[in-house]
Amino acid sequence: MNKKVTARAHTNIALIKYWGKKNPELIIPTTSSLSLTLDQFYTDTAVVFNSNLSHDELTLNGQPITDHTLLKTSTFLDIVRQMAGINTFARIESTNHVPTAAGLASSASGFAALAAASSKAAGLNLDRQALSRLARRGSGSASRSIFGGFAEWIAGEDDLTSYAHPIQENVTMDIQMLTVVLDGSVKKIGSRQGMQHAIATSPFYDTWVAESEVDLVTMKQAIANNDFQTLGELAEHNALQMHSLNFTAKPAFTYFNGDTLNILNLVQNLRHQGIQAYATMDAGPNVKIISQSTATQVICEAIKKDFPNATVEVAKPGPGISYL
Ligand code: 2P0
Repeated sequence: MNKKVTARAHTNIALIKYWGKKNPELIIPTTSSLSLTLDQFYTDTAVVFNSNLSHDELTLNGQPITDHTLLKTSTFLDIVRQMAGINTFARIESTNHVPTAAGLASSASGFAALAAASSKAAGLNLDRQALSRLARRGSGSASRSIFGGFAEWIAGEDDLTSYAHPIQENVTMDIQMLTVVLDGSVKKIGSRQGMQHAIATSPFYDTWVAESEVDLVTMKQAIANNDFQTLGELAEHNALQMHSLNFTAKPAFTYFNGDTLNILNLVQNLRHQGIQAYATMDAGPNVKIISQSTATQVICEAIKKDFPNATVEVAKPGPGISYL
């Protein structure tokens, strides 16, 4: 105790998406999901418990935070305090190397880093499965960021059985995500609210659950076979299915904007030219292009031609949690 612990967690992008909870309090999802952890985007979080503090204190990128983000962090730390049998408050310093809340899943790296740093600072010595379960309580996608490479979050039925595990930590496939950032603004509909609205009102939700189960099996086979084309086709299909739930919710909503569709169109055109490129989108308008290193130049040139203001970040498979 009173020891400052710093952890680093990288963000992940789902190839088979998580979109809905059967237990919102414990964050137990309706479906299992599968992601790729990225090297380029990560969060560093330092935590120290200190008996002189009268409440938890949080800084994000050097700025003191007192809004709902602090409340979410304190609620999460209450779980850690309960597990460790302590009632001391903590100082948390978090630095995000991810564009916050722009659909690039900073909550995944954020809660994975917080789970690792806070549990160790509280004197707990959790294995990675227990860390994944803990990270899940902060944000579902954070359960997957404990691991590097391809990771699967097994939906499970309760707190004990819902956790991520590595599918392939040292990725053998040539795979990368080109993140095309056109809109760095904060999303209007949080994913937590969006996914539960889709469950409650989209007539296709049950179909999504059934299809997702089949997609997951095929995705794991594609990874085992180093089959990039099947992986890419399936990831794009699964992402479009997820976004279709939002289009068919009542009232309908979408994270897409006009540029999202323009980039999707560009990706389809690249495929018509024989270039293997596939799109995936999360809870924001930005598109991630799943591709291979040999195609980086041609894809970047095509983007620059049509979207001179876009910034493109090239991310490769990244590692799991580490302590600094
Ligand atoms: C995913 N997303 O699988 C999906 C695809 C966004 C679209 O996980 O409510 O921030 O904290 O569990 O993890 C974003 O949702 O939601 C997400 P909570 P989270 O990556």
